[in-house]
Amino acid sequence: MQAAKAASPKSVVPKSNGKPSIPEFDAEESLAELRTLAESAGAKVVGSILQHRDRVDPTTLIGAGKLEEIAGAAASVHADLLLFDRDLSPSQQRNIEKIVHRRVIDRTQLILDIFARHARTREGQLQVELAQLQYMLPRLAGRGVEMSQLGGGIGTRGPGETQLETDRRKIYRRIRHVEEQLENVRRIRAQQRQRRESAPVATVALVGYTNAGKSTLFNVLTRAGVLSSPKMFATLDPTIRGVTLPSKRKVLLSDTVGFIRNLPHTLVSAFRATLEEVQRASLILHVSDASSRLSAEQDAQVEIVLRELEAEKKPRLHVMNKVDLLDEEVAQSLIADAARGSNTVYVSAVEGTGLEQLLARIDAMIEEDPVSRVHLRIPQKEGKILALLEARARIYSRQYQDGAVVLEADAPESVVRRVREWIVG
Ligand SMILES: Nc1nc2c(ncn2[C@@H]2O[C@H](COP(=O)(O)OP(=O)(O)OP(=O)(O)O)[C@@H](O)[C@H]2O)c(=O)[nH]1
Ligand SMILES: [Mg+2]
Repeated sequence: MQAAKAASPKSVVPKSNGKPSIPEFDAEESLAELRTLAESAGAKVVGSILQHRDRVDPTTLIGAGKLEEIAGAAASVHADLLLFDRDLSPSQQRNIEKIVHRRVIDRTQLILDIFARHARTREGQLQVELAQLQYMLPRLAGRGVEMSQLGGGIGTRGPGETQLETDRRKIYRRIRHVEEQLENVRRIRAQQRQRRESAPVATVALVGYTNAGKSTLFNVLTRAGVLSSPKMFATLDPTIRGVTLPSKRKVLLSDTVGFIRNLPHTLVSAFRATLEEVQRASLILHVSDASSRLSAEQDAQVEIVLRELEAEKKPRLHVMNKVDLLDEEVAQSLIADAARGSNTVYVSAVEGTGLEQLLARIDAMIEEDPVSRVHLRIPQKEGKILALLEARARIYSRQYQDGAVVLEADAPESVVRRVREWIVG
């Protein structure tokens, strides 16, 4: 795979549409984010240009004059790729390429490219390929041989890493084929999920803006080895692991794909199945990067995606991560505020601070497999049952009487059911 030698982001500032309620990224912030995205895709950014204009030019988005200027600037820094922080219509993309004589990529294609690089499982790869094919289809018209570059994004990752077919009919056929394969993969996943759901175990889903630290948190809570990385969209495939709460109840924690502002629509639908984990979760942990200047904007975007997934009304805990990067005093006052009963927990996944509180809060919010106080008298020879209680219940007192153990414990219902015959009083 070859990384683009140089890229030059370019942005047109859209006029505000007059909807005030959600905090919005301004053009500079948006361009800074595009830069991070470009770097996550392996590009080296050699320059950026911001244009303010009242109305977009329907044929070239930014106007032919401006494009000539950019073509000159790009030539002088030997940029071989132009990135637009706006989605381009298929004809705009073609018109721009004709003027600048360089490859032109829009924000959606860039994100598709990153997804293609990061998909690890078969399902993830198929989902990205489907999104790429759907993105390409309307862009075929008027393309000739250079079409083989179109799907490649920054690198040369075309759909499924295969040489791109130029023929529309072949692409349709490929889409059908990918859809069928996805169907198979999903059937297997649904079966696995059914098996999981037969046990009374709650699922807790981590969601949040890309790079908020979901995978890092997932790893410290589950001691798993999921990739965490400064690159955006490091996680594409949902990962599920068990976590034991302070009450000794088990829950399943699920790490998911990060969200981003204006997540390309093709990707939202492609990843809908993956995000089913979020829709099925009993509790959602919304992870934010507390150190980001843009965390309010990012939170607003997460809110939009949760609404799209119809998961906005689920019980939710807000986890402000990366407090180690905050000023000590600020961090302390935030943590003190949160202790007064807000729905927010402050943690540092990297330093491990706040994790006990986090687990305790999860424990308090989970309703599955409720915990109750039991008094038990268990014959000492029932080693298995005693071991079960040691592992899955919180034992407060323990006395030995006539070959039996008398216990007082808090145990989840699933355990109580198995020790019912020894309950006393
Ligand atoms: N300082 C600091 N850095 C953190 C913390 N948690 C995560 N990071 C860093 O933030 C970056 C992103 O972390 P990830 O865990 O990959 O983030 P993510 O939310 O899973 O990202 P995507 O999978 O891309 O959506 C990595 O470089 C982590 O090392 C934290 O508590 N403190
Ligand atoms: Mg991740």
